[in-house]
Amino acid sequence: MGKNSEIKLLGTPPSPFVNRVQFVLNLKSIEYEYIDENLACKSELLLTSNPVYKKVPVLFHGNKPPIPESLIIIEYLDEIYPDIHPILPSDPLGRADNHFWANYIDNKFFSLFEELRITPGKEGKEAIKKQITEGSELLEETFVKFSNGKAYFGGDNVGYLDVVLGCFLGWAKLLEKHNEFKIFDEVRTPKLLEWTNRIWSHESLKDVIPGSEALMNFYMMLMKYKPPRAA
Ligand SMILES: N[C@@H](CCC(=O)N[C@@H](CS)C(=O)NCC(=O)O)C(=O)O
Repeated sequence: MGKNSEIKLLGTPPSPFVNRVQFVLNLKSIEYEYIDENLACKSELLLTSNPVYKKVPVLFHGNKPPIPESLIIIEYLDEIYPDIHPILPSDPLGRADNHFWANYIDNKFFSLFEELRITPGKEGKEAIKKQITEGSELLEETFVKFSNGKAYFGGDNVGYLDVVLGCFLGWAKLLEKHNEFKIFDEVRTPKLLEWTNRIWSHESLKDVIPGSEALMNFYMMLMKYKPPRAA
């Protein structure tokens, strides 16, 4: 992580959205400088570089305007470094299909993780767990379609959806443990379960995904600053 790198990433290590960008930077062997953000006391750099959402990650590329939003950042990186490990297909329909499912993963599937955290009461939580397991079954079908018998959503190599979903696995494990249920299992989602093990140990991701202690600390910070809804 060079200090004088042209690429700088503002982030916080346990953020799955930041991990996505790190994953792609590693896949493409791009050297970058990591700037650590404290979300409990947001820096001037974050507030001025992402004034709309005030969230990490934000990417800085030389003197160009800052780029927020993980999906936009990873696509930008794919466009400026097209020759090294491309993550999106080149055909417009394939790209559209990838965007559709990335949108589903962020706005439907992962949103339910947060909903589970902030929903009070056993009954409310059970209803959300059911929606999560239904979502994972839909993603199993999507995996089967995209991977076409190969190892990844991207086929033989890690692709855009592997990055998008892969970075949520740390949170999925944390959630499974705290809520005593399985998001991916041998019976409902056998292919995705195999994929989770494969992606989890991938060279470019294994040092990026935070350990359970770091995730737990981040979870506790969320519970403090964004507590569950009142019962
Ligand atoms: N849609 C955004 C989500 C980013 C996001 O939610 N980042 C969190 C950290 S995991 C954050 O910065 N939260 C600060 C806040 O909500 O104030 C992306 O894909 O980059």
